[in-house]
Amino acid sequence: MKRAYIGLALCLLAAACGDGGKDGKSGPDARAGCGDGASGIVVTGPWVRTAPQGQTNSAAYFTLCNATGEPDALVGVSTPEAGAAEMHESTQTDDGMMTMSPVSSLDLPPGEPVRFAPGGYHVMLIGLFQPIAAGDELSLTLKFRNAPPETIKAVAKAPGVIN
Ligand SMILES: [Cu+2]
Repeated sequence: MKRAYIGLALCLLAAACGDGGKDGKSGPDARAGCGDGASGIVVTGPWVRTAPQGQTNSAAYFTLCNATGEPDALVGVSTPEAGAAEMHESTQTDDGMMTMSPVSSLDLPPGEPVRFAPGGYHVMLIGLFQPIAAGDELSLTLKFRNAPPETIKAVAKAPGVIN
């Protein structure tokens, strides 16, 4: 609720929301944040952590930008490479410990990049069927509340190499 309220306030201040809300379309302004000519849900920079033999979990990262002009949400991820894929958020507790908790759905406001990165949102791959070596490509299917699902390839990189 708070987030929606802030969004509305920004719209009023910047007058950047165009004809949003009147006819169900938010116009090109809502897409501008995802780059010129972007459309759909744009997925950039997908990568996955390598996993040596014996390590059964890994994590995948990417940046999503909703260029549909409508609010949407990431509601699930699946992969043929592991028993399960879950959206998680890592957070730091007051005493400095990192914890992570499942996220059932993640809002994708129009034109606002949402970043999955170490220390924050990630897709946890649980029960890998085989080790992941640097350069491997893992298939991930992202499911959205409104937009059609997208299947992407995440390239494997060793921990610590994040660009
Ligand atoms: Cu996790």
